[in-house]
Amino acid sequence: MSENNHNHPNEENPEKFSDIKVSKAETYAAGIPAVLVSAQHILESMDAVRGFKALNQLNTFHGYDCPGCAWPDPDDERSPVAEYCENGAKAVAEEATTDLIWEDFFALHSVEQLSQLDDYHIGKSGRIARPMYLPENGTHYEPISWKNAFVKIAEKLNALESPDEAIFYTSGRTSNEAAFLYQLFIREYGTNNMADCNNMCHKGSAVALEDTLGIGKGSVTLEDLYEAEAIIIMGQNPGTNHPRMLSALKKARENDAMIIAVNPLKEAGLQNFGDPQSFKGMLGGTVEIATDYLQVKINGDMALMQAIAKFWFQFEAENPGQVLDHKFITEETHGFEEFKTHILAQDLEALSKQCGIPLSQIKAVADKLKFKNKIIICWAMGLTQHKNSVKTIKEAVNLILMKGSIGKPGAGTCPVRGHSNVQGDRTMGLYEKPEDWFLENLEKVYNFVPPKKYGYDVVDSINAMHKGEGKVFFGMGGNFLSATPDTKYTAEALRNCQLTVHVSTKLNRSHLVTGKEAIILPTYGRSDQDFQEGIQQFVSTENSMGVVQRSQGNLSPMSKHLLSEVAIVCHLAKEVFAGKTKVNWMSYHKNYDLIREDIEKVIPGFENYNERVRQDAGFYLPNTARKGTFPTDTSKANFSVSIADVPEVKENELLMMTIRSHDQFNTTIYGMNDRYRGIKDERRVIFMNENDIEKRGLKKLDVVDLYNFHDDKERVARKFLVIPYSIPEQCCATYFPETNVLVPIKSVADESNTPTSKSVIIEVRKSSE
Ligand SMILES: Nc1nc2c(c(=O)[nH]1)N[C@H]1C(S)=C(S)[C@@H](COP(=O)(O)OP(=O)(O)OC[C@H]3O[C@@H](n4cnc5c(=O)[nH]c(N)nc54)[C@H](O)[C@@H]3O)O[C@H]1N2
Ligand SMILES: Nc1nc2c(c(=O)[nH]1)N[C@H]1C(S)=C(S)[C@@H](COP(=O)(O)OP(=O)(O)OC[C@H]3O[C@@H](n4cnc5c(=O)[nH]c(N)nc54)[C@H](O)[C@@H]3O)O[C@H]1N2
Ligand code: SF4
Ligand SMILES: [Mo]
Repeated sequence: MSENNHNHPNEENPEKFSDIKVSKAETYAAGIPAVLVSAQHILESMDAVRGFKALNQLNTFHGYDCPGCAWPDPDDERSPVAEYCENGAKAVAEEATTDLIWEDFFALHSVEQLSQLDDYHIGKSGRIARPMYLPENGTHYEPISWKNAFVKIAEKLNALESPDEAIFYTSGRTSNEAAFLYQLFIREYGTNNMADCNNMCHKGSAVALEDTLGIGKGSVTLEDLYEAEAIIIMGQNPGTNHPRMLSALKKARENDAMIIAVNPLKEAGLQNFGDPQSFKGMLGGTVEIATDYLQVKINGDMALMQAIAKFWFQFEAENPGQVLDHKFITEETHGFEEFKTHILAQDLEALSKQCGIPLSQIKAVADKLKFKNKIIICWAMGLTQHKNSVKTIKEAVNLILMKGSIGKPGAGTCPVRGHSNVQGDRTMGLYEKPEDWFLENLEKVYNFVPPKKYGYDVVDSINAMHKGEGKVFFGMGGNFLSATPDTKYTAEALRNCQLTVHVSTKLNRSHLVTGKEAIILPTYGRSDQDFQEGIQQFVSTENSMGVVQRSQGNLSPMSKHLLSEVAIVCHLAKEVFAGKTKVNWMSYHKNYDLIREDIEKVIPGFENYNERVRQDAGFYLPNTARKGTFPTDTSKANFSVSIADVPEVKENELLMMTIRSHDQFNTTIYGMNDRYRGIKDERRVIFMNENDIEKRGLKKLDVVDLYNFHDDKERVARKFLVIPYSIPEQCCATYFPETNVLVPIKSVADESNTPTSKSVIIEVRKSSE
C-alpha cells in the first residue's frame, strides 16, 4: 500500500472544536455588513493596490467575469460603484491572493500532514506556484517541469488498454475556449468519459427542460425578471449564492411583482434586502423581497405545486377562461387532458400533508396567482438534488404551461446556474452523452471519427475507478473528492487509480487523496492576465441566461510558472498524440481567436463569434423556449404526469439537506461564519427543529454524531453541534462538504443520476467523545 493511502479523505475527528457563537438568524441580506466583509476579505489576501485593481475590473465590459456564480450582468449600463457582491469579492480575494505555495512548502509538509488540516486551512495555504509531482510511495510532493509532467501523463494515457479507462472531470469555471479544446482532446483521444460538476448540480434541470420544452436551459433574461407579475423562487438561497439576483428581485418588486419563496428555511436574502448600491441601503434601510413565504418540507415541492395546480383548476371553473391560458394550451402544448385528469384526482389534504404547508396558505397563494399570466419560476439545488428531481422540475413546467407563461416577456423558466461557466462548458460539448449532430460537426471540421459510445458521468466514474476500470483521473479544476458523494468510497476509488492529475489554482483535498502517482498543474484564474507570445488573450463564458461575454484578467500572475488552461490542453495533446493528430494543437494557444473560429464552425449560435464577443455586453445564444417554440419529440411543450412522492422517513430519522454557508464557494471555505443564519466560528453544526431536539432528549449545542445505514453499511459523520432552528419537523440541514460522507453512492436521482445531496436520511446520537 502506498503512503498516500493513509491520507484523510475528510476531517473525521476535528481537532479544534469549537469556538461557536450562535445568534438569531438575520432577516435581511447584504447592507453595510456586506460592504465591510468584502473589504476585509480582499485586504486579508492582498495589498490595497492589487485589491483595488482586482475589484475595479470585476464584471465590467472590458474586465473579467466574476469567478463566483453564473448570475448575469446587466446588458446595458453597469453600476459605476460596483457591479459585484460580497461573495464575488470573496471569490476574487480567494483567487487573487498573494500567498503562494512553492516546493519548500511541500517539502516541509507531508501529504499526510496536509490532509489532517481542515478545508479552510488547506485552501488558505495559497495559490500553487509551480507544477508538483507525488511519486509512487512518496510522502511529499516534489517539483516537476511542465515538460516532464506532460510526458508522464501522456505515458500513462497511452499505456491504457482502452481510452475508456481514462476519466476526465471538469468543474464549471473552465472558459469556453479551454472547454472546447478539452472536449476535442478527450474525443480525439477516444472517449466520452467527461464527468462534470453539472452532474451533481443542474443536470436534472437540463433533462426535465429538454423533455418538456426541447431546450435544456432556462428561458428568461434579466429584463424578464423586471417585467414579471410573479416570481416563484424554489430551493434557492440567492442572498448567499447569487447575491446580485436580489437587485433584480428588488426591481421586480418596484414593478409590483409578487415574490413567493418556497424553502424549508427562512433565508435572510429571501426576506429583505439592504441594497448597498442605494442611498437607503447604505443608511441601513431594507426592502422586502418575498411577499409570501412557504416553509415547505424538504422535497415537498412536487406536492405543493400539484396542490396549486388543483386550486387553479377550481378557480378556472369559477372564472371560466380567466385563469388558464386555453389558447396557448391548445396550440402549443401536448398532454394537457391527462395532466388535468391526474391533478383533479389528487387529494388536497394529502398533498398539503406531504409538503407541510397548511391548505389555507396554499389556497391563498394560488388565489393571488390566479389572474397572473407573467410568471417566472426560479430554482436551484433545493429542487435538483433529490431522487424525484426531474419530475419535480417537470411539475414546475406544468404550472408555467397552464398559464402560458413562456415565450413572452416577463415569463418563463429560470434554473439559476452555479459555477460561472458551467452552462458554457456544456454548450462547448463537455458532455458524457454527446448528441449526434455535435459529433458529426466535429468530424466534418476535424476529419476524425469521434467516439459515439456514451461516457461516464460523475457517479459512473467513481464506480468505475472503484472497480479498477477507471485508471487515470484528470480533473480540469474542481475538487472531485470533496464535492462528490460518499467521501470514503470516492477516496477508495481515487486511490485505485494509477495516476490522478489536477489542473488547479488552489490546494484542495483532492490533491491529498490520490492515485499511486499524482500531479498538480497550476493554472491562471479569471483575474490573471493571460499573455501568449506577448499578446494578451481573453476568454469567454456563458452566464445563466445564455449570454456569452468576454473575460480578460488584469492582474499580473503571481508566479511565472503558471500555464493557462488552454495552453495546458494544447501541450498535453501534443505530447499524447506525438504528431498523430488531425488538429493543429500548437496554433490554438498562441491566439485564442483561432479557437473561437473553430467553435463557430462546430456549434450553432456562435456565428461571428470573434466579432460579437468583443461587443460590450457580448451576445445572446439562440433560445427556442424564449421564442415560444418547443422542439420536443411531439413538437409541442409537453405536460407531464407524476405521482407526488417523498422519501419515507421513519420516526427516529431525519431528512437532511446539505447546503452552503455564506462563507464558502462549494468546497472552498472562505471563512467559518454563516452570518445570515447566526453562526460564527463553526461549520460542524446541524440545524434542527426544536421538537426533534426535544424528542431525542437533546438540547442546544449538544455534540452529536450523524449516521445512517445504506447497503448494509454504516456511514458516520462525527461531532456536530445541535442548533435549534426554524425548519419543518423531521427535516434538518448541515453544510456540504463535511457531511458528504453520509450521501450513499447509490442514492441518486432518477434519470439525471445526480447524487441526492438534499435528501439524505440520517439519525443522530449523542457523541461519545
Ligand atoms: N457564495 C457562493 N455562491 C455560490 C456557491 C457557493 O458555494 N457559494 N455555489 C455555486 C453553485 S455551484 C451552485 S449550484 C449554486 C447553489 O445555489 P443554491 O441552490 O442556492 O445552494 P444551496 O446552499 O445548496 O441551497 C439550496 C437552498 O435550497 C433549500 N432547499 C433544500 N432542500 C429543499 C427542498 O427540498 N425544497 C425547497 N424548496 N428548498 C430546498 C435550502 O434551504 C437552501 O436555501 O450557487 C452557486 N453560487
Ligand atoms: N453534499 C453536497 N455535495 C455537493 C453539493 C451540495 O449541494 N451538497 N453541490 C454540488 C454542486 S452544485 C457542485 S457544482 C459541485 C462542485 O464541485 P467542484 O466544481 O468540483 O468543486 P469546487 O469546490 O467548486 O472546486 C474548487 C477547486 O477548483 C479549483 N479552481 C478554482 N478556480 C479555478 C480555475 O479558474 N481553474 C482551475 N483549473 N481550477 C480552479 C481550485 O483548486 C479549488 O480548490 O459540488 C457538488 N457537491
Ligand atoms: S452575483 Fe455571482 S457573479 Fe455576480 S458578483 Fe456576486 S458572486 Fe459574482
Ligand atoms: Mo453547482
